[in-house]
Amino acid sequence: MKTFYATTPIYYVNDLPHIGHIYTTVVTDVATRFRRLAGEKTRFLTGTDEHGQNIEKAAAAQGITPIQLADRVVERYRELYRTFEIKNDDFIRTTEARHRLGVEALIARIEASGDLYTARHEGWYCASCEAFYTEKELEAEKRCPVHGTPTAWESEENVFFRLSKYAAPLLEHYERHPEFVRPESRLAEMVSFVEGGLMDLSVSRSKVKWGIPFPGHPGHVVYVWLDALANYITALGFGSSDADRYREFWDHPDAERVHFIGKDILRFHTVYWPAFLMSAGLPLPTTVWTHGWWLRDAKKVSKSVGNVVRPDQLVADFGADSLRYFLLREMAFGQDANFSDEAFLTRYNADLANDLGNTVSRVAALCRQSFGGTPSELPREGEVFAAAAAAEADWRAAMGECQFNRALEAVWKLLTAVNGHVVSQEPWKIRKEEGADSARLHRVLAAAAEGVRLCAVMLSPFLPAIGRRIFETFALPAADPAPADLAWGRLPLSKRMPEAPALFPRVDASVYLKENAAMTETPNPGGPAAPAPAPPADDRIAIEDFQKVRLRTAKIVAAERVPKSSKLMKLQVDLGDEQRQIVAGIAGVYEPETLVGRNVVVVANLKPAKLMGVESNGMVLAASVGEAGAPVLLDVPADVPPGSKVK
Ligand code: ME8
Repeated sequence: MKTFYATTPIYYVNDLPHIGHIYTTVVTDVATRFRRLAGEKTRFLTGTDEHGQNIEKAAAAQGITPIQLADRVVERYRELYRTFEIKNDDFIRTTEARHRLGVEALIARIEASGDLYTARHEGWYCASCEAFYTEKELEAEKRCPVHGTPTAWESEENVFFRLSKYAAPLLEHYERHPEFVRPESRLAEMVSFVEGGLMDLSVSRSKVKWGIPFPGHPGHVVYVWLDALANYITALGFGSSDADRYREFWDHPDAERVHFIGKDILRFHTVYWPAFLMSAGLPLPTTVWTHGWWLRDAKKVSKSVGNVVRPDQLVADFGADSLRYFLLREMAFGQDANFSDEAFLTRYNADLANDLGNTVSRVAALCRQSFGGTPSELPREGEVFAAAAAAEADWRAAMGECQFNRALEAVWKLLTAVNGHVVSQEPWKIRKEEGADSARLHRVLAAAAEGVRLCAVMLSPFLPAIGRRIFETFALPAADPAPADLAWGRLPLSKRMPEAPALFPRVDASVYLKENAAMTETPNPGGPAAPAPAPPADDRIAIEDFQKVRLRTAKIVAAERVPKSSKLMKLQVDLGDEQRQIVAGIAGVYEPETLVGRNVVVVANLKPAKLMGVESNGMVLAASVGEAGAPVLLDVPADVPPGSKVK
């Protein structure tokens, strides 16, 4: 049996967790619950990243020590994990002794490879990023390309890591192991980044005090990323006398080493981390799964205070499972998604209350009314049986590919089949005509109940608490399912069923939003009431008008910021039969390296124009989100060839 080791990144403790942090952990929790359900030996790690200048500063601003701040935030994470039923096997803090020992052991191996040297490091430094930038990378007035805040010229004697030496080995690794970075488009991004050349990396800091002392360099601490990335092995006992877990889950031919991260930290995990490991002669992660970003409904972004509070409110009102479901159903793994209360309430009412909740209570009520419990005979064929087999195959394949929304769709197909079966078989009629002892009635309702049970088993990685309640409803133990529970035929027969309250009480979305408006909207206190909207004018166009616009899919092959502009990005795009340059107003939101390899939609027949002196031949389509109109690129699936018509 394969051992599976899944880790999320470890979280910075300079801020309280928000929906994006929760997502990374819930994704890993769902993936590991699935692997356990598939019978694999699994270990799941998460934790906190507690060193560095930002934490030093955040603590100072609150008048406390860094470790006091860390303790406070760690407690919040632990509480959140309990609420969300995160089943992690370990939680590492980078301030623990076991971590320091492991970091020291890793640095000793890197040093032994001759990959460390001392040199003066000068450059423009962004304190928020804890990173240096070259002049070329900076925005106007030497501002940080990520934060837009002024950078400072820093000069210090540092320990350097020979990252440049690993460009060729990394490219070879990407080539031989395309599964190393998933989804595929992210791999393309990293290939082009490494092909652009790698500079050696400074891995010690003398200006920062809050960190692990750099071995052999008094007055220096370990660069926060070298420190943090090492957690994946230090938590397994690397560098300690008790390294059995390390040997089982990391340094073993059968071990699958998997990280789940957001796209903002892709470079650290797929360039720096494997380079450190190569230098130390240690195995690399098998796969780094990279998800997109949760964008807030812009209404709320502009009232930033509400952002952090929202998940707590939604959990209090709808339960953690509902939020777990929403996060995994709404976001196609790898792509960005928008978080809004409206979308959440729609999914809650339509998917959970209506589809899932109603099906469960309908089938349970029919069983209870007919037999006071579960039926006495279960068929091993029929429409529900066939639908269950098909759903399980689709669910398994999608889960293996981290296509969580597809996996949920597969379960919903089975729910639809169960409903269809009940509607077409009309068990209420059978009971009336043949009585409650009818063998046919038992078989019809048993197939429906078994279909519902299997839905609950497949849903349990996503909705663990709801899964247990469904099992209880059908006279099963309220426990996480075992691999054998995925087989048809585990419904207990002729067992009394308890009365069960509705799983998801329906909510009137408009009333809810109105009552909770204080959290989501900034009212215009004391200001005049907004004027009533004008009736819409008829501005519809004829199909011929639309056909004048030639929309095509295109692949971004290169991206760079337009100098002196904070908004404009110069893109080279491949349209299948030609390559051209387009300037897009997306630089305020996207980093150039995150764009390469992306498939987008472009207007192909626009007259050329010059934007800040740079020629643009077309336009890239992006949704304009919220009041601020933040651009969100429209994603095209990777398998659609560049140049395809969009109509
Ligand atoms: O990056 N949408 O910690 P972190 C989706 N300590 N995911 C988001 C997000 C959003 N809006 N905002 C944050 C760190 N995340 C480092 C990691 S690993 C050795 C060190 C995700 O607390 C982000 O992409 O800033 C990352 O995966 C995780 O939350 C932790 O972010």
